[in-house]
Amino acid sequence: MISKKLEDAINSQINKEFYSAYFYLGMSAYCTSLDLDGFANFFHVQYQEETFHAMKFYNFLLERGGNVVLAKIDTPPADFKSPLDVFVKTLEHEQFVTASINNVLDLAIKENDHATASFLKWYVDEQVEEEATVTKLVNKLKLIGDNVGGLFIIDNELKARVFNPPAKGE
Ligand code: OFO
Repeated sequence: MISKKLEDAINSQINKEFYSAYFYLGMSAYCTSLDLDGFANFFHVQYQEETFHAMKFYNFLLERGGNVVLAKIDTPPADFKSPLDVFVKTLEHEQFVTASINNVLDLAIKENDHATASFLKWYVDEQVEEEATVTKLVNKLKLIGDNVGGLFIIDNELKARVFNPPAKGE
């Protein structure tokens, strides 16, 4: 049985993951409005990943005998200056989520909850991957600057991204 403190922390994390899904869905809409279909696809896949992250926490909490308490999801930003601005905001957001996952893991370790600590390792690794992917895109967008041709090349690359739900245990 999970402690009340960890139950609260995981419920708060579920909310953050659903907020992330919302955050990226809004970005996908913004990119669609610019006719950048690859960018829109990237963020739509990200929206699906975040929903998966939220549901993975949700299922774990129920499995451990905890109560899932869903909270209000905040309104995500809707105004962006450019594709670069979208990716800079994405990186900032992912850094915030990484810190939050680390806090939940710190709590699990403090409480000697090995099952929760082990479960959270998946998210720790996932955050490394997410931050690395987004950092690369921020850097590429900074490199191309105002070059529209470069923007379309990146847009084309991002069309290939698909959502592959990880198999159980991965
Ligand atoms: Fe759930 O990883 Fe992004 O926020």
